[in-house]
Amino acid sequence: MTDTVRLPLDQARALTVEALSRAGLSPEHCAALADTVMAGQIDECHSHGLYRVLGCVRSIREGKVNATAVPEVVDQAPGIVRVDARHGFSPLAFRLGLPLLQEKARTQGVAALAINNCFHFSALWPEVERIAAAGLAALAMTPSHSWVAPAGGTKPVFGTNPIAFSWPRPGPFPFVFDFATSAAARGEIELHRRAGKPIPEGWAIDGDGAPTTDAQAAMAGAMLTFGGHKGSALAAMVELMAGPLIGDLTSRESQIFDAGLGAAPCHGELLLAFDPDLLSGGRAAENAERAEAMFDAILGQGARLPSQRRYAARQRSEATGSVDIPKPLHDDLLALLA
Ligand code: NDP
Ligand code: PYC
Repeated sequence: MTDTVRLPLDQARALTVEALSRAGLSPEHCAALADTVMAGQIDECHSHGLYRVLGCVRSIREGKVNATAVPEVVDQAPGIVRVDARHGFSPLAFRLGLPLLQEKARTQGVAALAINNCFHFSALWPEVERIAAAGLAALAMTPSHSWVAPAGGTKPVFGTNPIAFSWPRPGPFPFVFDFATSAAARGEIELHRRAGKPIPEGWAIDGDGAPTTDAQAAMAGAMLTFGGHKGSALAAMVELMAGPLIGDLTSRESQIFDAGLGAAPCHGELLLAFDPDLLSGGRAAENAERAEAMFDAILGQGARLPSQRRYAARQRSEATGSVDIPKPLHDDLLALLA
């Protein structure tokens, strides 16, 4: 079993900011990135926690990311906010576009935030959770690099293309799901490779199209969609909705733009926010009760809600004031400071 290192939350954050800052990232981006990866680590989403700092630093060093980009927020239409991330990382672009998205959703009932030209490395749940905290429901989606074969095929076309949804609930924990439309996130395969572990069957095929449990062969071959043709269709939807619909790149085009450098994918992200009061004609409270009855029916039979594991991890991390990371990851992060 891999040794782990326990880091107090402030030390983990300081290490993140220092590593990113030494790579040349602006203070505003450092703060937004640190919040995002710390949220992932605190919730024990290891594939999108501190591990992502390594890829972000690599992406900056490869010279494609604009490390000092100042995103431009455009009030495009009554229900549409656009943010041009100007080839910087996505979390700052989201942070700057969020207030106008929320304002528009509250006045229009439905509003869209289209982020363009962003390097995207993060989980989507921190974003839809923020929108739910304002009392709005939300959907988010983004492509990545073409790593995933369509159902019935063997060659990568789609990205791992996550879809996240949030629904505000009483108390601090909204209903949230957030999953890749591939059988697992690529980050999960990378973590298996780093740990020298096989991946589960059904995640990927090798370069010859044969099923594989070898993480390296999977990364060189093609990942598979979850749920066969259903995941494949959802992956295509994400490509279209967060690609051509908002005037941005598909995962294949993002891969071409990368030109073999192995940087984070660069493309767009689409977020939609919904006001439960306006959409229900002022009956949000009554409808919230009906939603809660559905959650009770799920929980009442011993099933769990998505994000329940994550919220439990958050409570543990906050109680101990620390996070645990694998020692090899800690070593790699410290090496970024050398
Ligand atoms: P998982 O398969 O680990 O989890 C998917 C969702 O299902 C989570 O909301 C999880 O909640 C929930 N869940 C898991 N098990 C159960 C269960 N037994 N009952 C109910 N709900 C359950 O996620 P993925 O590997 O697909 O994705 C991981 C992350 O990777 C996501 O956050 C995604 O945004 C990110 N990602 C980002 C990409 C990008 O381009 N930026 C690309 C692809 C993925 P819980 O967390 O509580 O277990
Ligand atoms: O884990 O698939 C993934 C991923 C792609 C971009 C960011 N995360």
